[in-house]
Amino acid sequence: MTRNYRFTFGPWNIGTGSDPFGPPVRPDLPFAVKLREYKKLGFDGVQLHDDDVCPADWNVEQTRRGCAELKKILVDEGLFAEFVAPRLWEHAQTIDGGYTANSEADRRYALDRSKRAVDIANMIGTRDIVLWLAREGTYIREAKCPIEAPRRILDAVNMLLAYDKNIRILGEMKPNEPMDQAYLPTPGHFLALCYKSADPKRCGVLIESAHSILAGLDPSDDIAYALFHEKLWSVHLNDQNGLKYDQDKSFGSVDLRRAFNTVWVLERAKYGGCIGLDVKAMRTTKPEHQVKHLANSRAIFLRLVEVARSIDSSKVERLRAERDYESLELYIVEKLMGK
Ligand SMILES: [Mn+2]
Repeated sequence: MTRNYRFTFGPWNIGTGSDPFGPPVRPDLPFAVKLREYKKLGFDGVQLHDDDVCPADWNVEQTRRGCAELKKILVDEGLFAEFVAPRLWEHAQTIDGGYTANSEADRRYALDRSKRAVDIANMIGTRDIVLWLAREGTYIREAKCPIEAPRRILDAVNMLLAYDKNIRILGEMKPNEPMDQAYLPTPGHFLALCYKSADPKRCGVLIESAHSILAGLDPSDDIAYALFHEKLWSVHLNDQNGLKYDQDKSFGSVDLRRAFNTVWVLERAKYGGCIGLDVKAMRTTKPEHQVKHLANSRAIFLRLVEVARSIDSSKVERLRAERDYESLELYIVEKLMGK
């Protein structure tokens, strides 16, 4: 049953438990040690920021060597690189955003760093570039021009599409945090931008459950809409307890019904992309348990696949035809309760 889905996560999903209010509570595992956990946990691929591969200030030759070293480890571990994402939110030159920064020199830094992420992607063997536009937004409306900002994001996307004719751009949208207001807060916003790009066929989205929930949407509807456009190229499945900071809780751990909706939609669409589980361990988790949230999220996903496959679609069709959604609801909820 599992052969339909390939599972991935990023090295940041095994973390030290630090948060804005407290320091690390678990030792920071070396990247190579984390990579040894993947196969044991039933995962197949690695999601990467550019500086997960090698430091952002390395020169061309150092970068080439760093990529070759990681590529060898991935091959030895039987893993693949799913995507590379330029980390445009930690450097001093991205304080005011990357592509939408008011400083021309800072925008140039963001573009150059993004091109370097494409080079890294080529060297480690993936064509997918994920853009989480973390700081492309504002704390106050008048800080930047909100009409010019999407133009600058579009120009950056076009620049990357022209830089390499093989890569695909996947926008990962989030309505807030770290910014108060993001310019492109939902996947729908980025999808509109895809069609204005120089090559719409190579522009799509990665959808994260928590981000949709933070926008007040059911992730399954965002996912279904992107599937309709044939532009759902990756997911970050997790869970989120209401409108607060981005929690990255284990998939299905807050709202099992909502998680089922997502799995049901992916199953119906025969979604063929990776299942990225962007989940974070609780701060209270002991070092010896620090990968349980990944194993648990995968197990919950696969259990929900079983439930989705056990749904009698002729029964669903009959209840739809009778407009008996009350019975349909009970049928689904009883399935979730193990009946
Ligand atoms: Mn998140």
